[in-house]
Amino acid sequence: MRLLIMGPPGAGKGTQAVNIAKTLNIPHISTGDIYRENMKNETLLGLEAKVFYDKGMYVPDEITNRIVEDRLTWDDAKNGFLLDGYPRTIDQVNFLDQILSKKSQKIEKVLELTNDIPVVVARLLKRAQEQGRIDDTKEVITKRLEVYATSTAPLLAEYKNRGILVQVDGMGSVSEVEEKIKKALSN
Ligand code: B4P
Repeated sequence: MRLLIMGPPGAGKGTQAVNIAKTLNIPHISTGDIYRENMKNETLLGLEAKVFYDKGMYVPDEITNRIVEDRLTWDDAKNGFLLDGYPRTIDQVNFLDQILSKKSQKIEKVLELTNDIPVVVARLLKRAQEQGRIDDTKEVITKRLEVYATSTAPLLAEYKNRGILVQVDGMGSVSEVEEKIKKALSN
C-alpha cells in the first residue's frame, strides 16, 4: 500500500507511523527523521536543512523533493511505503504525483491525525523536556503550527476531493489512537 500520514506537529505521526509500517510490512519514510539523522552526522544536507529546521520553517521544496525521489527508488519501497511528513506543500504534492505517475503508481490512502492545538503543544513541550529537540521550544512550536496551518492543512482538501482521505481522531493514549487507526484502515 502507498500511504501518507498527515497532521500538525505533535499529532503523533512519527509515533503511529512506526507501528502502521510494521503491520503493513512497508518502509516508514520520515523526512523529519532524514533531516535529523543528517544534522546529527553534520552532512552537507544536514547543515543546509538546519538553517530552516531550527526556526520551525520548511526546508526548501527542491531539497526535500530530491531526497524523497531518491528514497522511493530503494528496493524496499517497490511495493509500498508510508510517507510521514511529506508532502507538506502544494509543490511537494505535485512533485510526488509526477514521480509516482512515471511508474503508473499513485497514493492510495492519506491518513490525517486530527488533534486540538493545546494537546499537541503540551506533547511537544513534554518531548522538549525528555529529548531536548531543538525545534520543540515554545517559540519554534508556535512557528511550526503557523506554517502547518498556512502551507499544509489546505492540502488535505485536495486528498479529500480525490476520495482517499481517512481522518482519525489523534487524541487519547498512543494505544487508543493505534486502535482507531487500525479500524479506519481496515474499512
Ligand atoms: P517532523 O519530524 O515531521 O516533526 P513533527 O511534525 O513534529 O512530527 P513528529 O513525527 O516528530 O511528532 P509526533 O507527532 O509523532 O518535522 C520536523 C521538521 O523537519 C519540520 O519543521 C521541517 O523543518 C522539516 N521537514 C520535515 N519534513 C519536511 C518536508 N516535507 N518539507 C519541508 N521540511 C520538512 O509526536 C510528537 C510527540 O508527541 C512525541 O513526543 C510523542 O511521544 C508524543 N505523542 C505522540 N502521540 C501521543 C499520544 N497519543 N499521547 C501522548 N503523547 C503522544
